[in-house]
Amino acid sequence: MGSTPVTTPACRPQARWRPPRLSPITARALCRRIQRQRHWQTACSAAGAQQDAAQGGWGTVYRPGKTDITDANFPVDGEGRTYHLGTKRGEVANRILSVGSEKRALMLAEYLEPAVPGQGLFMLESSRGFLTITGRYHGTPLSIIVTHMGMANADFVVRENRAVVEGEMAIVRLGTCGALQPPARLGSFVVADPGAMLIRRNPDAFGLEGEQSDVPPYTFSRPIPSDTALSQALQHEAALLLGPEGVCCGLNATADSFYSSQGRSTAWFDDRNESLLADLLCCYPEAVTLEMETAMLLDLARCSRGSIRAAAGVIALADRTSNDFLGADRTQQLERAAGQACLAALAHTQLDDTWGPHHNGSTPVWLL
Ligand code: R1P
Ligand code: URA
Repeated sequence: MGSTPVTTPACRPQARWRPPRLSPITARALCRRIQRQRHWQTACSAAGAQQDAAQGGWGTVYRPGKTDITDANFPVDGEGRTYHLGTKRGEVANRILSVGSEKRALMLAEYLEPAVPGQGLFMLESSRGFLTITGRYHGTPLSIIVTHMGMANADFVVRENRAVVEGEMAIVRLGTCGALQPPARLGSFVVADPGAMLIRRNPDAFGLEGEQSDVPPYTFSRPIPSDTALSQALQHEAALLLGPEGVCCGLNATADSFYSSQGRSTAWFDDRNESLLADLLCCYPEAVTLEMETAMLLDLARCSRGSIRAAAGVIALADRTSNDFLGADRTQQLERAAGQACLAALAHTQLDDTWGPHHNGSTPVWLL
């Protein structure tokens, strides 16, 4: 790893995680509990900086405070918790499902069993709003992590998890996207196979309005490959749940904005993106989807010195040709089915648990 490996000092008694008693529980109930606990924590903010939620009476989500941060290069606290995601070694499994929203994460957490039978799922929300849920899927330890939106957040999720997870990792992104052309259609689940490329807005092209520039306003990267076996496993599992007609694959385009770099236009800004999608399809006739994180995930996996395998599948909810948008109920149905496919693909992936630095002594939440 490029960063200094995190060492975990002995657990502080007051901060020790106790598995909350949550299971079985629906996503809606989980959502309500998280909201109640947020409310409670705001009310008790003086005492709530560093506290164990399980001792607070709500028994749901652990919210560590940010204290004792050291190491400006790769900040961690005294327990070895990362600065943005807030997790430490033993709390995150080496199979990770990365999702964009909390609602999607909680819905898919319904398919996890508690790490320890009879207890709850491990749930931790960082002060930056990254939610980590760890449990088992058909017996295999697995974490679902809310990544939110954009490449910077994907970077936090991949790097900070790499720093606290032992052994080889597999990360699958389940997201939503815009469909550019067939085979991607409204409601398709599209696996980024062979991979993804990156569209970036170039600020050097934007001077005063009307001023000519010979700098192109958007740049296209070369394609970045996804993990072939993991992508194929994802397509296989998705076809079982959605039917072969519901699943396809193709090159994904990851943009650094939902708006300008995806060719959307508004009257408020000078974006110079009228020909962006046509230019994209001219350079990459095989591009089928547009979204905002996959290329970052694949790029970091490629640069992870062989320690991370990554793949992504996205649900097409915006048709960029017809301008149609998928209904909320259908989106949710697809998130459930595609989410289970991602969980199954991750669970069936063989990983080398002996890879990389290991810390001694502390017990993962799934072995407590
Ligand atoms: C934009 O609406 C968001 O939706 C897509 C984009 O990548 C971006 O994050 O994915 P998620 O549904 O996973 O957030
Ligand atoms: N997410 C995106 O980034 N773009 C879309 O068009 C839809 C979802």
